[in-house]
Amino acid sequence: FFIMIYIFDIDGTLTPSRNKMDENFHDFFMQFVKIHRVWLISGSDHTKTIEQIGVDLWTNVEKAYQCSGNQLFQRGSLIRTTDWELPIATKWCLEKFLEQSKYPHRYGNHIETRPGMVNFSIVGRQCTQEQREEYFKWDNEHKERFKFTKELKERYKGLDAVVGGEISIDIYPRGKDKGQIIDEIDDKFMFFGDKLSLGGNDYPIKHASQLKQLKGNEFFHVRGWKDTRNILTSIIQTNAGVV
Ligand code: M1P
Repeated sequence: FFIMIYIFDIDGTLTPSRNKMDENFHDFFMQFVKIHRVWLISGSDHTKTIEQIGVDLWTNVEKAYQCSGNQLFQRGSLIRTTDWELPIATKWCLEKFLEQSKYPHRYGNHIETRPGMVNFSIVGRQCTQEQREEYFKWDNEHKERFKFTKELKERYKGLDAVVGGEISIDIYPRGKDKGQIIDEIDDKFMFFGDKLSLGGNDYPIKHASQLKQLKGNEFFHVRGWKDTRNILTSIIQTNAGVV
């Protein structure tokens, strides 16, 4: 006998990246949360998550892992947090990337310090939605963020860097990624994420699960929140015996 844990990434999985959750999906998901074990895991800090999904939903899930698992909240209370400071040499390296990137615009807040990690963005976290979309499109062609993560990992062996949302990369000490949560899993689980490929910020969860040789779990690589909603709808129908 087991009680399934449903684990969800947020940006690109429950909401468009850094945007609010669709209202109808929010209500549907709230009902789901009330009768299932649900965990959330995001590269973002809790303030951003709450802005996107609402405080009611955030406090109703069993666990909310923020900052790639470096902070854990339960029903709104902080349970643990990781302390870490970006080494000065890495900061200089990021500043060099900022100077040298061929992308022509900078809008501010390029190196954002979060508990246990740093978020780095060439266009800057202060960009508008339109400026965000413009950078995302450019980066899809130039693969700049992947190049940065590769260079950072080669230069600083103690660090890891991954592509998360649309405009930034997440940087943390090696091992302090989303894969951390695997050690806290006490039952079968299903994971939903949009960055499950190698180099994406959901990949460490899959990798950690494979290393531990955990069996009977499922990973859903989604292309957006509508995909997630459709999969959940069919899970609910199957569980209810309606196929
Ligand atoms: O959770 C995914 C990512 O969401 C945001 O990314 P971006 O602003 O680039 O779309 C960031 O909060 C990032 O840290 C996070 O990994």
